[in-house]
Amino acid sequence: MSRFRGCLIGALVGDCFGKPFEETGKTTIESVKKFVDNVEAEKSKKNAKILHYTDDTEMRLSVEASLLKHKGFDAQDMAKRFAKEYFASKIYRNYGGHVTKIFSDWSSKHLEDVFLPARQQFNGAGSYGNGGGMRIAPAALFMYNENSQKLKELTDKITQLTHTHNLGILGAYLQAQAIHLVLNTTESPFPTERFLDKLIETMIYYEEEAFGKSYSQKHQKLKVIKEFLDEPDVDKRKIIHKLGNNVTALGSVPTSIYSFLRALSDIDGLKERNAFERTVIYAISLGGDTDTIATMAGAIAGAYWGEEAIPITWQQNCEGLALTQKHASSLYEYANK
Ligand code: 8NA
Ligand code: MG
Ligand code: MG
Ligand code: MG
Repeated sequence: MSRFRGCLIGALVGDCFGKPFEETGKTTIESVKKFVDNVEAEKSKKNAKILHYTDDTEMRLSVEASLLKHKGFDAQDMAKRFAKEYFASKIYRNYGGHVTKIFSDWSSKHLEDVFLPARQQFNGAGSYGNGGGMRIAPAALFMYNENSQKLKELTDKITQLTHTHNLGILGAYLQAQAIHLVLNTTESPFPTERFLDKLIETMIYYEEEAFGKSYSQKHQKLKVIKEFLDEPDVDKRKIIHKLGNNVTALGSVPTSIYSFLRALSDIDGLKERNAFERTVIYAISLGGDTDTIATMAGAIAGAYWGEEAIPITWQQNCEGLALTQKHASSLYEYANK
């Protein structure tokens, strides 16, 4: 239960804490730490300002509500919830540049096939944005006791409502599979080598299925992660260059996985912080699409370290905490019944 809750609360705080830094271009460990210090001080005051979540969380909450309501995937219902939340929200949630066109299509036309607008994006290529990966954590919880093929099928469907490019779909799966593996790992210290080997093995399999043998970018990035973890301190520019920090799935999911693994060890400037805190602060410090990289890294870290590792002050400063907690508990009950 602690890990189910840690996963979704980790996703929430990553999004809420990452949002103020999104594409600001001046993130460092120092600046993120200062922000976190302020958040922690705020909470003790009355009328502390709540940190709002963004599209990442808004869509994740819809995935959870729909899976729980229908005890599985229901395309029409999930699409309806995505669009309803988007149009109802009075807060600007920073949605991706193109995905909202799909919500408009769902609302303005009667569609027999809810997957059609997504297939039509980008002249038929489909989106390879990280919008699939950013909301996929509940799929890993829902499929906790199932095998990776079942998880792949569910992840594909949830993602394809908005993202049909193979890179967008595989990115979401990589993120889901990372959470799934971590959730099922009780060893300490964390078995990094085995975790990465398993991810590489599954990604090679699905990449070959999607693209043929010659094309396998995601698992290559996982190999880069292995190399980086063998070096004492990898320069931030090199990480951004090799792994990415942008709105594409390929340019952000491997970075979230790296952030979790890097934060298993001490990080300069973060000696006072636990491994969950290090993961989120480090992920944000890499800049770019900070809310999304931190939400994905936070979900993985929370699934390993559990709810107790996430400071209460962090949790209580986030909009959407109560609903996130409720969904996590319900998913736990569903998956373990
Ligand atoms: P999306 O499907 O609109 O994709 C995001 C962006 O990726 C698009 O707007 C395009 O620029 C680009 N893109 C995706 N597929 C293609 C393609 N086939 N050809 C050319 N360009 C392509 O939205 P999404 O749901 O994937 O977006 C998720 C991200 O947007 C998240 O990070 C979320 O937080 C949000 N967001 C990010 C930023 C940022 O700049 N970091 C700003 C606002 C919102
Ligand atoms: Mg966002
Ligand atoms: Mg090694
Ligand atoms: Mg983002």
